Amino acid sequence: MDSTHVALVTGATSGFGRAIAERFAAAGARVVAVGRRAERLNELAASFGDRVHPLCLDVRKPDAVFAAVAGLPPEFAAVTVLVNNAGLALGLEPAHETDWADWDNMIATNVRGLAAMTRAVLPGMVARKRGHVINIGSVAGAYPYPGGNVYGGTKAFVHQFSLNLRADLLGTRVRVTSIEPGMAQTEFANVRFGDDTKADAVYAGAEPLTAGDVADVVLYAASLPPHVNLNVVELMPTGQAFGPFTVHRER
Ligand code: NDP
Ligand code: 8X3
Repeated sequence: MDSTHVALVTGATSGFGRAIAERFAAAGARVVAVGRRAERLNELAASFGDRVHPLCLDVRKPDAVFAAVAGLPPEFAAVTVLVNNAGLALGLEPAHETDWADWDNMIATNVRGLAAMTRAVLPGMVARKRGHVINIGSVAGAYPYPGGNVYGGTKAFVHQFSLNLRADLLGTRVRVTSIEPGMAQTEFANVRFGDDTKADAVYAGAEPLTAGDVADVVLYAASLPPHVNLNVVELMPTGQAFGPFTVHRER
């Protein structure tokens, strides 16, 4: 990682994205920090001087995504690493009791937003024969759990989309990695439940991953020699594992 790199990190106002943006900037890269909360983006930019370019953008709006990427200032335009991290879960109700607006919002952010960012940035990477798309998936995309319904589905999309990109990008020197964490303490549960007490209960007594743990893995993947591609990285806290299948019994 060095000053020839430009990392565009979505969801840089909180959690993984903020830690990832900080890691890249501290390592000497220029960073385009994307999110909706301008104040937080400006704070981040202020702590790294002109190395961080704040970009206030809602990834759910494809036209705005394409215009923003096309309009990046020249010193930030040649993106070498795209970290598609912006995303959210909303609710934990069974499928038939959920709010449709929550499903729509998760699909718009985690699927359409991620796809639009990728489509906007990829042609430049291919033309320059240099680039790395790092997508943040989740263990929820591989392992079902009650209430995971559409959230898990969006993360399964991230996994398969990443592998399909690898197939399309063969021969371009552009790398693609899907990083799939388990439980991590960020603002994720606060957003999911809209209730800080419920969010705190998710982590009570546990030792979850930190945003820094995930950022370290992202930086590692990006720092490998250009001929090495990590396809998929799944990580969990040591204190998280799998449960048995459940069986419904009438009696
Ligand atoms: P946070 O809630 O702390 O951060 C989410 C980030 O996404 C924020 O910076 C938020 O910025 C941004 N974001 C959300 N919606 C939009 C949007 N429409 N446009 C632009 N930015 C958006 O959660 P995490 O850091 O935990 O989550 C980051 C990613 O990691 C997500 O994709 C999540 O699904 C995934 N993940 C999280 C795990 C966990 O346990 N925490 C485990 C596995 C995966 P703003 O609100 O300012 O727009
Ligand atoms: C976040 C992890 O288990 O809450 O993707 O879905 S989980």
